[in-house]
Amino acid sequence: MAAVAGVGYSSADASLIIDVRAVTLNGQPVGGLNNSKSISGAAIGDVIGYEVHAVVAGTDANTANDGFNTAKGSLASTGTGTVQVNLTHLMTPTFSSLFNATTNPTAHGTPSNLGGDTDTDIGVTLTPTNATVGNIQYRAGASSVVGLDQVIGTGNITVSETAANAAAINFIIGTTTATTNDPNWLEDGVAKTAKTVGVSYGVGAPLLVATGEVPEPASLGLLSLGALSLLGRRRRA
Ligand SMILES: [Ca+2]
Ligand SMILES: [Ca+2]
Ligand SMILES: [Ca+2]
Repeated sequence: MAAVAGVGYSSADASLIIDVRAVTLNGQPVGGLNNSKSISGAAIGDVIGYEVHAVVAGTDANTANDGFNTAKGSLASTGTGTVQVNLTHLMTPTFSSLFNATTNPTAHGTPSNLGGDTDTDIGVTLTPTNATVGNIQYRAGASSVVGLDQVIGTGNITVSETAANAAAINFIIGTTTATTNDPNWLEDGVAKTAKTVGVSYGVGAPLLVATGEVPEPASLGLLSLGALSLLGRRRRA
C-alpha cells in the first residue's frame, strides 16, 4: 500500500527543479508578448531581471516538510549564432552563507565567458562538477529552508549583440564527485542528495531571449569593402 501513497502526485515529476525565470524587462514587470521563459524583440542594451528558483515537489500532501538546501553549478547562455547576453548573478541573502568560505569564496559564481562566444556567463565551465572552484554555490546552511518554491538567486541579463537565434539561458547543475553530493534538499521530511537512490532532479526550461533582428550578412560588409576599393581606384585614375 505504501507504493500508492502518492496518489494525486506524479512520480515522474522531478523532486527538485532549478528554474530560471525572467521577471522584469527594463525595470517593468514582464508581460504582454513576453513571459518568464521568453523575451522577444529585445534590443541591444535591454536589461532583463531574472530569478533562479528552487522548486521542490514531495509526494505526500504535507507541504511543510519540503525544502531546499544546496546546489552548485554554472549559469550560461548557450547556442550557435545566438543573441549575446551578459549575465550578472547574486545569491539571495538566505542562501548566501558561504560554503567553504575560506577556501572557495566564489559562491556567487565567477563571471567568465563560456561557450566560445562573446558574452559573459557565470561559472568557469559549461560542464561543472560540484568541486569546481568558481561555481555558483547555493547553500541554506546546516539544514534545508522549508518552502516549495524559493528564490535562491537573482541577476541581470543585458543584451549586447543581436542575432538570428534566441539566447537560451539556464542553470547547469554540477555533477557529483567522490566527496560531494549536491544538490541537497528536503522531501517529505527526509533529507535527499543527488546520490540518494531513486531521486530525480534537474533544471527547468531555458529562458529564451530573442532580438527579432537578423544581423547584417557578412556579404553586405564585403560588398561595402568592394565599393570602397572601387572608389579608391577611380580616385587614382
Ligand atoms: Ca552566450
Ligand atoms: Ca559566453
Ligand atoms: Ca511533502
